[in-house]
Amino acid sequence: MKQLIAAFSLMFLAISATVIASPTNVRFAHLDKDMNGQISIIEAKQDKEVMKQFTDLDENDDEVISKTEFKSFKP
Ligand SMILES: [Ca+2]
Ligand SMILES: [Ca+2]
Repeated sequence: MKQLIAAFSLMFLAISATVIASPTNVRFAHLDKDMNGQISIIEAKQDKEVMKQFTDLDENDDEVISKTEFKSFKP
């Protein structure tokens, strides 16, 4: 039983690590200072690379980058 629990927690760790700690997610969370799930142009200014790609990333032109839009960010 203990082994089973250990196996499950390892699996859970592996899954959450890929979901939460992907480089773009970390970058997103770091930039999203007010944690509203979007990166405004003011927040984007903290990161030169993101700033350069801001207009490309903002696919719907609402002047904020959503988490979904940020997925197409290429460092
Ligand atoms: Ca924000
Ligand atoms: Ca947008």
